[in-house]
Amino acid sequence: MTEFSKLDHEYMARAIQLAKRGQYTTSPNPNVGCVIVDKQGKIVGEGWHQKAGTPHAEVHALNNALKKTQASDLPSGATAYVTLEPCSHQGRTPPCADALIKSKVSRVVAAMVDPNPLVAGKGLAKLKAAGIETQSGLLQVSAEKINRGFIKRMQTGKPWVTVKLAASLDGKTALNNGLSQWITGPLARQDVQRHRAKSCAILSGSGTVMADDPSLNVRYSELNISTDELKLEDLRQPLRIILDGRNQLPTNLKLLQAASHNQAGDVLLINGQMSQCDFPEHVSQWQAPLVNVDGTSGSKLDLHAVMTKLGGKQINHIWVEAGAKLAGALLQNKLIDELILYQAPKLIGGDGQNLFDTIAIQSMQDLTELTWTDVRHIGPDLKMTALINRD
Ligand code: AOF
Ligand code: ZN
Repeated sequence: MTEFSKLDHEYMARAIQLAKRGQYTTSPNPNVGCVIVDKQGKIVGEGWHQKAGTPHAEVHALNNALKKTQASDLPSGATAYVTLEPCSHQGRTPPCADALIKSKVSRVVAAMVDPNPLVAGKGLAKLKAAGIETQSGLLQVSAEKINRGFIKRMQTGKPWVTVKLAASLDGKTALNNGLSQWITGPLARQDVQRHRAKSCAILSGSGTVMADDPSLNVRYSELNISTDELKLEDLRQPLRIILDGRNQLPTNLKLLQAASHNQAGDVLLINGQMSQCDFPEHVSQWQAPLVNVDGTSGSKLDLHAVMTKLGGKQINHIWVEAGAKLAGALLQNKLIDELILYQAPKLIGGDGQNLFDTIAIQSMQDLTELTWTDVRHIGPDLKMTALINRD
C-alpha cells in the first residue's frame, strides 16, 4: 500500500474541489481537477476540465503554473496531483501524459486509474517509463464519487441511474385520483433543477408525461446559482428520453413542440414500434426490442437494451422523473443505482399511489435493500439519498 502524507491529502482534496467546477459542463467527459505543487510545497498551478473537446485538467494546470511563475519551465522537482490518471491517448486533445513528461514534473499522483479502456493504466505506465515517480489511489473513494456515471458507463456500457421521487410522510406520491402537484415545496423543486442540470439525460414514461405535460428542461433562473458556478451560456440541456412502449403519446405535448433557443433538450422517444408522426427536428425515435415479463400480460420494452443503447450514446448519468410503473420496472430489472426521495411532512392517507409499482414479493430474501448516503432538510421537506445495495 502506498503511503501518502497529510499534505498529499490536502492537495488532492483541492484537486477534487477543482474537478467539481466542471460538474455541469464536462459530460460526456469526466470531471477532472489538477494541482501542481513545487518542491517547497507551494501550489503553483491549478486547472480543471471544463468541456468535452477542450483541454484536459492537466494542460490547464500546467499553463496556469507557467503563467503564474512567469517562467518558460516548471520549477524543478514539481508534483502534479490529478483526480484521474492522465490520459495516454490522442483523443480530441493530445495525451496529457506527454504534456506532463515535457513539463519535467518529478512526480504524478492520481486519485484513481482511468476506467476508459483507451487509458486504463497506460497513462501511468507512460509516465513511469519516462522516469517520473507515479502513485495512484489517493482519496480514491471521493474521486470515484464525482464520476460515478462515467465510471459505470466505462465499466458496464450502461449509464448510472438515479431515480427521483417525491412523497408524503406516508409514502404516497399522489392522491388516489392522480393529483400530485405539488407535494414538496419550492426549494425541493429548485434542488431537482440542479440535479437535472448535472445529468446527461432525463428519463420519463408516457403515462407521466400525458398526465403532467411537463417540459423536463432546466430553467437557469430556477437553479438559483451564481455565475461563478455556472454561466447561462454554459448551461447544457439534458436529453429528454420518453419511454412509450404502446405508442400512445399525443403529438400536442409540450416537449414534442419545437424547442426554442436552447430552452430545452432534444427528445428521444423510445417505443415498441416506430411512430409515423411527423415530429419537429429535435425529436428522434428509437424502436427498442420487447420482452415478455413474468407476472404481467403482454410484452414490455426491454429496459436493459434501452440502457445499453443510452450508454452507447455516451450518456453517463440518467435522472429519472417517472411514475410508479416505470420506477417499479427499473427496480425489478435491477437498473437503479441511486434513489433520491423528497419527503414532505404531509399525510395523504387513503389508497394514494405508492412509490414503486412492483409485483408482490413472497419472501423476505427478495426485498430490495438500500444504504442511506445522505439525509438533509430542504425547506420544509426532507431529502434522502440512498444507494441500492448490490449483492
Ligand atoms: C477529460 N478531462 O481532464 C482528463 C480526461 O475526448 P478527449 O480527447 O477529451 O478524451 C477524453 C478522455 O480522456 C476521457 O474519457 C478520459 O478517459 C481521459 N481523461 N478526460 O475529459 C480530463 N484527464
Ligand atoms: Zn488528458
